[in-house]
Amino acid sequence: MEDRRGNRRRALARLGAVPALAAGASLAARATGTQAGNLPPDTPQWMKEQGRTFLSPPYGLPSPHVKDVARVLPSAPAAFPTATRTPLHRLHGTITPNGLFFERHHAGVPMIDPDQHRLMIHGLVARPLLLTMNDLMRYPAVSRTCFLECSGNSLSQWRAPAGKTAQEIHGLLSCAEWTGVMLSTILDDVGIKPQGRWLLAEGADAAAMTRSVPIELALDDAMLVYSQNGEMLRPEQGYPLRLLLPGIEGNLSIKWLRRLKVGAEPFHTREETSKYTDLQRDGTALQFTLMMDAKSVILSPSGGQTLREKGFHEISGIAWSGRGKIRSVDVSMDGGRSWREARLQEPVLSKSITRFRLPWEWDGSPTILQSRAVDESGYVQPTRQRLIDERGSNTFYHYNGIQSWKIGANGEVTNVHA
Ligand SMILES: Nc1nc2c(c(=O)[nH]1)N[C@H]1C(S)=C(S)[C@@H](COP(=O)(O)O)O[C@H]1N2
Ligand SMILES: [Mo]
Repeated sequence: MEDRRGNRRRALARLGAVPALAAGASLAARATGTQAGNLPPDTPQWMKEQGRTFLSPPYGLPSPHVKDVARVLPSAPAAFPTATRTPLHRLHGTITPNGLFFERHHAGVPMIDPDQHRLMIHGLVARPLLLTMNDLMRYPAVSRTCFLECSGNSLSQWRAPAGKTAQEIHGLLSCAEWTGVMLSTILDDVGIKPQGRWLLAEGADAAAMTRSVPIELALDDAMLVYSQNGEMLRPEQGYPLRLLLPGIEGNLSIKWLRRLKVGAEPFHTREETSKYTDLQRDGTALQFTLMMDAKSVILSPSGGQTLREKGFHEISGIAWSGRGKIRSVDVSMDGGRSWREARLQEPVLSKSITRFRLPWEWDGSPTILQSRAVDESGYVQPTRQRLIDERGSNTFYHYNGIQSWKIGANGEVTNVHA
């Protein structure tokens, strides 16, 4: 079944539904409900007239034929929604388009005039600074691709299966190429005093979101970013400036960043005491559990989709880890009894989404598909049961258990706990 010689025809033949050319265009048209005159070798309607003018809108949009690829869920009746989710199951590759990047707002989206915005850096520093956006953009820049995931992502999976699609269950995850300044470059300029061990980061939204960042993370690969996938940050992602902590729970990547204060101790803000802590079985809570551990999900096929044909299907999904690169992804087509190693799409980038693919021959019988990510640190994504055994079920954040998709005899794909 593996297409070792790059022979596409053999794989396509297995799709069954693809008619041989010899059958003729009109036969193919009848099969798919299209107008015969639009199919090769005839000249379709859209080749007979000049295409539409293309100057408006000046900012391009997807084809009107691409429908339902949106981050706003139809089932979001809240008066003040606090999050939207990326339609992971409708995307290809590894990068999230800016208009589909997930959102998590604690007090809506502030509309900030970049000329009125400043970043203040103070506390245990030798030379406090007040930086304009122009100042920040004069620093040497770097670009880096990495994922961002809310630690509340997938939390419904702790309980009975609730969400239907990968978007509903795992959509508080996105991946972009970010451009900005290494935070270490700027901290070098202000000169951290020897007692400086933590950094308070504050956002300019009505929530004044604040988190404490350990100095080791701040000096490692943290960035102050102003650009996302080549354009300036979207308002929803923190325009004009956000903190970015690759691999760390999304909450620390403070948007609309206005202040960094260096201190000797953590600041114990609301978001690291009342929220974003992990309640243990014994009633005590862990603070500063910042790492986003390895995780993966099959997106094709995935919840809400239906397999219409037996035979060849390419299983495809994504894997990511806050600890670095994905080393391998195993896929099970029999509910976890046996596993096969998937092919990883190059380049595999650290703390970034990695696409995996594996050919599969569906014999039409009900089964369960699962994927299991292993990262370069050797960490293995746990089963749901192992996660619960280890952490108890008082906990809320950091769900990264293996996702099970049930394939029904009718081809329907549903979210189950296996
Ligand atoms: N200022 C500010 N920063 C913030 C938030 C916020 O509400 N206000 N939400 C945080 C949370 S919980 C997450 S998961 C990420 C979400 O980033 P995104 O909306 O760009 O996807 O931003 C973080 N930074
Ligand atoms: Mo979050």
